[in-house]
Amino acid sequence: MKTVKYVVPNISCGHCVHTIQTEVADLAGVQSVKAEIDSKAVEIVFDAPATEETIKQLLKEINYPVAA
Ligand SMILES: [Cu+2]
Repeated sequence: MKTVKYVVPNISCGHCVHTIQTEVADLAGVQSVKAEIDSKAVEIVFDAPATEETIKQLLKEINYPVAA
């Protein structure tokens, strides 16, 4: 199990948080997702088959790319 924390600048309201949490949680291997409005941080706990690559790709696809 691995935990990563990303900054997602596009988070601006509760709807963003809800969208991110719902979409990322649907990814196979993801155990938990916690997004915050104030810090724009997203903490994700995951295991295979999910990887940092697939998580970042998904966030990009739903318009919440991780900060470079
Ligand atoms: Cu929003």
